[in-house]
Amino acid sequence: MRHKPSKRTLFAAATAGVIAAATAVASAVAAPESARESARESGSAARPKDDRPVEVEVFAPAEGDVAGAEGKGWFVDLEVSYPGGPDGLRRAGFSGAQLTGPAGHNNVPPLPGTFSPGQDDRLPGLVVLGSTTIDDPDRKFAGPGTNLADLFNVTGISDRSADATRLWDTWIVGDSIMGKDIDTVLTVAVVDDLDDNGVYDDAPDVVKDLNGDGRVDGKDLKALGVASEVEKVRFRLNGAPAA
Ligand SMILES: [Ca+2]
Ligand SMILES: [Ca+2]
Ligand SMILES: [Ca+2]
Repeated sequence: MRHKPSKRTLFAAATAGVIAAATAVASAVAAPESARESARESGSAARPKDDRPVEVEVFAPAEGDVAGAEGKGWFVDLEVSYPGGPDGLRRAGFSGAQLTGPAGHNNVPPLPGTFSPGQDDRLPGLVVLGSTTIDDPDRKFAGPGTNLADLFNVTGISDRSADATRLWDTWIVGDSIMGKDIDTVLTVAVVDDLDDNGVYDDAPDVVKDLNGDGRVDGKDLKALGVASEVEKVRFRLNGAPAA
């Protein structure tokens, strides 16, 4: 573990521990793998160390959640941890905090930021993919390869120290752009500094099927080049109305 755990990390670790224990009772055969999965997802001390410079932690949705109503109103909440030091924000490509959204909320004071499918103007190295994202060229959606990072509403600095530069990023999904009554996969990573300018600012608007297997997913992100692990969350979108 490369950083002091946040309160949310500790909560997630505790929750994952309970899930891992329950899984172990339910299936002795599957327990070792499940425990490793839980430890990896919680970012707990059991997490195997890797030498990637950036770390992504997804707080919501959680694995197995049934989120939203009519495919809307669900959250993606995550933290990206970049290298620390006085140059950390610049190297992260961070261009300022944002509070943004559709229509009249888009790119207005006091914390302007663009709101659209594609590369985020505030965290330009981040890629967020949905395996069931719609294909609608009029709205700039290009199926599962669409980078959804510029649809996040709230972005800010959660930690800025010698150890790490942590940026928090939250999205309340206001439309059923990933469907409803459907199993889906959220995939999150930070793209490598592909142009060698010293800044993680190289996320594409749309990830292409780089390995030619007919689908766009984490394998294509790895083929593109990533500075972080590729985090995946499998969950379901609830199609029922709120009331
Ligand atoms: Ca933005
Ligand atoms: Ca770069
Ligand atoms: Ca592919």
